[in-house]
Amino acid sequence: MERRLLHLLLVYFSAWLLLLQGVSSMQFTRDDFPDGFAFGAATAAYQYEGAAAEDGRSPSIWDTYTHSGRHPEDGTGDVACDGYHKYKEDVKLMSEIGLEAYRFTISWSRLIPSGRGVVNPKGLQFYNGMINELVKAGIQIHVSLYHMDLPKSLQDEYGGWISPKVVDDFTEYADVCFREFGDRVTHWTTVLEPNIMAQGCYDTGILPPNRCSYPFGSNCTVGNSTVEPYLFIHHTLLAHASAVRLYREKYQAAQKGIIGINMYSLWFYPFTYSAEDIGATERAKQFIYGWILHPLVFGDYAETVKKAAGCRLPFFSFHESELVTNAFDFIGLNHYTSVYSSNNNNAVKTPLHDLTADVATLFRVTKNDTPSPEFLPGNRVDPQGLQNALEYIRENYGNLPIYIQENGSGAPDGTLDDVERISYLEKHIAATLKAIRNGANVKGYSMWSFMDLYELFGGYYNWHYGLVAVDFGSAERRRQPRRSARWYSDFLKNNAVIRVEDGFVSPASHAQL
Ligand SMILES: *[C@@H]1O[C@H](CO)[C@@H](O)[C@H](O)[C@H]1NC(C)=O
Ligand SMILES: *[C@@H]1O[C@H](CO)[C@@H](O)[C@H](O)[C@H]1NC(C)=O
Ligand SMILES: CC(=O)N[C@H]1CO[C@H](CO)[C@@H](O)[C@@H]1O
Repeated sequence: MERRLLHLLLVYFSAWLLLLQGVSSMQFTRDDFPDGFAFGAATAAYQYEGAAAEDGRSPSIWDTYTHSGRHPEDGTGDVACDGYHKYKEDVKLMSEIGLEAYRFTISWSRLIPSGRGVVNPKGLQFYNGMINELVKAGIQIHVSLYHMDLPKSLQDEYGGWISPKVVDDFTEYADVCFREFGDRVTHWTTVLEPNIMAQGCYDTGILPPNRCSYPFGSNCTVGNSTVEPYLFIHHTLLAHASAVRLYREKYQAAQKGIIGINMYSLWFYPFTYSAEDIGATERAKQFIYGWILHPLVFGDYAETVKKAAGCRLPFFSFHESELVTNAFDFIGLNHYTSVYSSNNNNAVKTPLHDLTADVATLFRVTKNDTPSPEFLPGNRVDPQGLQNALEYIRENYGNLPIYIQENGSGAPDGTLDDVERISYLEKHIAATLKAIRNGANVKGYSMWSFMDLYELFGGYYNWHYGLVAVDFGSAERRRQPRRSARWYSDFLKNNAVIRVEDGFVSPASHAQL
């Protein structure tokens, strides 16, 4: 009797689980999002502007990288979308699509060519022109100050972000931006994705300034993979916090904007259900989220990070700890995909591999350990991972105001009929709404990218993320809205209903891959 009851209960329970997971079809409209929520799209200076040597702009470390011949097939951002000359046309397109917000980045070396000191009037003119055009179009202006494009002069002078000198220079640059543009900018983001740039720029060294050391990366001439990623993050946090303090003390009351930092967000599932892999997954989360959030919320690095890095981890003085604690009005997330984590005791020790190899797992995520292509943003579609990430942050760091600042799907072909992108975006917007309904404090969603850009991995022809296609083969860089642009427009302007039919059940384990 008892056994039968148990059996019945089990059957009932599994049916319920299935119902919860499998049949999660939902429908919603733009109006289902809370008041004040803003939908937008993003670009970034080096990937969009072009005019790299025009009107006084000086090279950044990203220019150095693209001209180094490491990936000649990718080309350079010298012309990119030629946004420097075509921004008016682009704002018109944004307006036609119905973007509520546009997030772009400022090129530090266009504004202050020597990195510090004299401000370039042509740089001011360009950003003022763009900002005014957006104001006229009634589009909210979200500006990010830094995306991997440190002025080359500062890199050469003192090694850039691995020196504490960057804190004052960044603060001075931010000051110029707040002073010149802050009357119209509603959202400031200081630095994009430092938690993953630490790996790409200073551990494996595949991204500018291409610093790494044997045996962790192989093609670097300078660097130290075991210490520099920690220095980079430490100085990024201090520079960020210093800019926030300046904004709060000098500008916020009058300008009424808000300011935050961005992080790369990636969801982790254990590769197997072994205790080791589950532990590795936890450590990976504490690194990817906690490396940035723990200091900003609690004033210090998490124990996991301290334990992994030991004496290589810089420490916050009492004064610095005070400076970083609560130094944000919001957190921006760039979220694309999910990966599997496994414990790997044999993994070489580098900062991100300190996480235990956990993050060797970043690049070793599939059942056959295929390297990076699987990791490229947008490849694995797992909207549930976004919802999990939002809920993880809420549970561990409090109900912080969150903006999803980048999310999107890249396609190797540049088809105008991008139904797969639409499906990806629909599912991720649905996941965002679900997280909000579960109590997450999400305030905005901005997709990557407004138009095809010079892509970080693959240049112009391998990955297209845009709502708007760009013909990079034509001198005029002809723009053409994709089907996804019409879909977004319908959602934003006509309150069109989105139906996510099949729900999204995340793979519970690699066995299902
Ligand atoms: C190092 O550079 C060489 C020559 O450019 C290239 O063939 C090789 O793939 C690079 N190795 C890595 C790990 O990037
Ligand atoms: C990296 O720095 C650490 C600490 O200063 C030092 O012990 C180590 O030898 C350095 N490694 C390289 C490759 O320079
Ligand atoms: C901030 C950042 O790193 N953004 C990148 C996110 O991913 C896309 C696609 O790879 C890049 O082009 C962005 O630069």
